[in-house]
Amino acid sequence: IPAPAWWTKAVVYQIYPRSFADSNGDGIGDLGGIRAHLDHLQQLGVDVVWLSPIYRSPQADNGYDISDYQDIDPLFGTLDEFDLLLAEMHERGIKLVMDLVVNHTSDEHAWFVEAKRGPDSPKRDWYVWRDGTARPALADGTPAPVEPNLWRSAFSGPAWTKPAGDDQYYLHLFAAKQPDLNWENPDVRDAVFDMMNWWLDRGVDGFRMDVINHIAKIQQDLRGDSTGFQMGPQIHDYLQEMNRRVFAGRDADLITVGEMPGVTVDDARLFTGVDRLELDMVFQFEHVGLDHGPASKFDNVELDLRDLKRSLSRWQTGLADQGWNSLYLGNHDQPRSLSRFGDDGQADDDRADDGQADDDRYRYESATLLATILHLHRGTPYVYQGDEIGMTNAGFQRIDQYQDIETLNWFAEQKASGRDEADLLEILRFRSRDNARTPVQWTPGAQAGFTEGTPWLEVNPNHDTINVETDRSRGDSSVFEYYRRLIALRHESPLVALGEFALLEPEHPTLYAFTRSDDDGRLLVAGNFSGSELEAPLLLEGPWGAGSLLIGNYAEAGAAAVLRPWEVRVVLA
Ligand code: TEU
Ligand code: CA
Repeated sequence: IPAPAWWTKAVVYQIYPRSFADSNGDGIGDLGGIRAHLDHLQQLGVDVVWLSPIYRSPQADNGYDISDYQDIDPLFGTLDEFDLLLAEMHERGIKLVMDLVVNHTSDEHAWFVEAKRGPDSPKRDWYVWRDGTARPALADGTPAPVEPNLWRSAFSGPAWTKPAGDDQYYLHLFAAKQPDLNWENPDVRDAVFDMMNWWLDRGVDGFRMDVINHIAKIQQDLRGDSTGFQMGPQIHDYLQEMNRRVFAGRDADLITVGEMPGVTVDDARLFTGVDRLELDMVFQFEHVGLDHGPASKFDNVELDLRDLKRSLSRWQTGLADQGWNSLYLGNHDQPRSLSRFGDDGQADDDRADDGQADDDRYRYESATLLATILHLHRGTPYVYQGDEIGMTNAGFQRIDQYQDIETLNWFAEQKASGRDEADLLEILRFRSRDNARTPVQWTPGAQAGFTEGTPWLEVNPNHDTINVETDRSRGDSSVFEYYRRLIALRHESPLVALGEFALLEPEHPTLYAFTRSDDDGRLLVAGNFSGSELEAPLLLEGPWGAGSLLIGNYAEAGAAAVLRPWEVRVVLA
């Protein structure tokens, strides 16, 4: 058996640069802001930073629309400053992973500008062009869509756009300003692999690959009438070719993680099986789809904890003997994990007359419970910026406070279809991507210490109590301090990194319990997902009654078999 890879005991921290820290007062976070806060990352103890895109971009989707892969957007800094940042991170023992967005480019990328010149352009076939289709009118008489197929863009509207003066449509699974590259074309693959090699030669430590399963499309579907995008079987060939041409033979500790909406456990075994030479791990979406209906992410339904346990546990078991899990509860596309799965104290009925949340009762407890549950699973945990101090959803009350393209397009579309504006705003307060994109709260002072200017997205007013400075002064109830201990545990304990996972009490509605075991020992993790006391007799069963507390989120010892509100205990037998 080969030695486990280094990233089995690593923790990754995600930086969403425009919201992390602003160093020049223009209200947008930048490389200088990251450089100014490297102590924060080092003290937290993370091994790797994943940086959301900083390449040159018109910023239609905050950098996920790239117009030059080999330059830094002036909003964020320069290539020289990037090199400095990379060197400073390496000096502190922190690796840097870049976001690789190669399912699509910006429509302002030179490749697309060239392709758009017409069917004879040498770059035409670098993108996906198709003729329109005549279809019979719909039953109610409205004219049928004329696009090549009925795929919808993730950001509302058809996934096809016909440029003025063109006879054909180009495919964009996301915004019209994000045309999909044609991976069937070997020249596209050459260009992408060259670019990846260029970054690795510069010293970066790997890639988080944006919607990487979308690069392969089922070709017949491009003309059919299916409404949803389907992943094509060529995906494994593409990833293996990428591995051969980019990663093979490099003598460095690299890490790759593929973001894959819709990926199943069986797919993931193939993508991450060590012998298959594709990826180290994937981001799956099953557990973040449990609190919305099948129709859309904006169809909010209440989460049943049993579904979450069942889902994560299936992934644990499915990737136990082949492949590897990445572990996350939040990122820049998801609501804040504390507001979604815990008790953020910010619910409307917790608000005093001045509109300010005044019930912070279980914020520390539930933030640390969520962190413990996540970090004690088997896999590589990802910490999203701000989660380490228990940041919460944005709480925006008006549509003009939002900036996200997905949010704004969806709101406009739904409003046009006649839905009530207040209802839409309520859904967005829970679901919008901007919930996780408000500036990191560093201090209780003006603009939370994020900027000297006006931030691009409003700072959460709760920064007067929730911020790095205040959190770190709280001793036993510092969320940061608790994360630091959790991260250290993964470094120190092979049981935490690699132990076998087994779920307990699958049908319990509020108790999340599991064990981790290896030849040398066993751990019990037991968490109370509720604001009431919970009888947990399992804490006294078998070896656990005599076990020792490895980590827990209450400073004082409680009754042996009762978990207090949002309490979690990790017991070592
Ligand atoms: O996200 C892909 C994705 O599938 C979704 O999470 C998406 O953000 C959206 O919420 C669908 O409803 C990746 C990036 O993480 C995201 O920020 C980009 O907008 C997207 O790809 C396009 O590059
Ligand atoms: Ca700036």
